[in-house]
Amino acid sequence: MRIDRVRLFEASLPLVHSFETSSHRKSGLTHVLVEATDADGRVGWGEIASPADPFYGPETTATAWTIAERYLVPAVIGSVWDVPEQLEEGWHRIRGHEFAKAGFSIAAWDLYSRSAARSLSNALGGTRADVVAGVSLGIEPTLDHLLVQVARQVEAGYARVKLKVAPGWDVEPVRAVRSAYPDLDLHVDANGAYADTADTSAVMRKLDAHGLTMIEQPYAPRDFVAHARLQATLSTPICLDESIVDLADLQTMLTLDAGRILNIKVSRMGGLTAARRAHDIAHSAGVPVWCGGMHEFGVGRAANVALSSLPNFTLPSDVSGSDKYYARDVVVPPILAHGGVVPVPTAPGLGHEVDVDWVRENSARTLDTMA
Ligand code: OSB
Ligand code: MG
Repeated sequence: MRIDRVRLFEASLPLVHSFETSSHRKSGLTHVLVEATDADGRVGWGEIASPADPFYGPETTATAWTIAERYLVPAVIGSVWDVPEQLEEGWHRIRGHEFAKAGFSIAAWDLYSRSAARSLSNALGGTRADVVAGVSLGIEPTLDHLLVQVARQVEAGYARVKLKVAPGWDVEPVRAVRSAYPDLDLHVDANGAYADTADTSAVMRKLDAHGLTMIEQPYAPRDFVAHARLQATLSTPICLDESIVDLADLQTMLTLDAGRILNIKVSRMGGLTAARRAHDIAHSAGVPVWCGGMHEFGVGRAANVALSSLPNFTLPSDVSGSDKYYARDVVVPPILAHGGVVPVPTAPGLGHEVDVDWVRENSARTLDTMA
């Protein structure tokens, strides 16, 4: 296979409900869609789901665009490959910039599986016909607002709810949701907002008493030691998200027992090949995984659904239906969840078609490069 053309589209979608985390609040997202065309005119799509600002990780939409334009497009244009791993070799000298790389990795995997007339799930080694989805709920102005959001999602059929927490918004919301829903699969995500202090230990001990499935990323991403110390004192498993950007980080987590559950994000790990390897390593180590999201548009979320069909994705993934996020998505059909379950497409590639006319007309910037 040879990539003869790459187009980039910087497209924006408003969220149906604005989303607040420990770092900031957002009401819409801007992602970069990657379209790769091979010498036979076949097309694969990927998505660079970097947030606009460097608050989740170091990348931004602007850095991702720059790295894509200056390094990744030149690395893939004209390259000849049989499997996506070979194409990805072309950018091995570029350090970091995982979100930017992931967009090209997804496009390569889509193109590869479409060319073989296989679904992306099948090409990755997926074994599930459908995946259980959870929802991630942001920080709300009041507990009543939060309970309205939880009720809406539980009524929509989702059986797992993750709550964003931050110092000052932690034990109370968990207590309120837990007392309203004693059997709900509930977990919390702090996005690294806590300092490693005695006050934090007290909060974590209280959270530990509420039967949470996990506590995600309480401390700063690079502080594996603080996570390991905390894990030793808790019965609730710690889940790492931001900490794990490569396979060496995963080895550190396993060696230090810094967490007992892994959130795998295609974007954070630099693409589907690395995400699948992380799945395999965690599987061998007996660490369950689930697929986290970055409020992806339909392209990135379809990739997340396919990845979630691998055998060790035994916990619900953040792959809610398109309607949880956006009034209209960039793919046809949109991602649909029924009773909190998303069917894994069996059609070739991502199994969803990009509405390319809409994307072109709604992109603030585009780049078109030919071999
Ligand atoms: O930490 O998982 C996170 C969204 C943006 C940045 C970080 C995170 C999230 C989410 C949303 O929790 C997950 C989703 O896509 O539904
Ligand atoms: Mg997270």
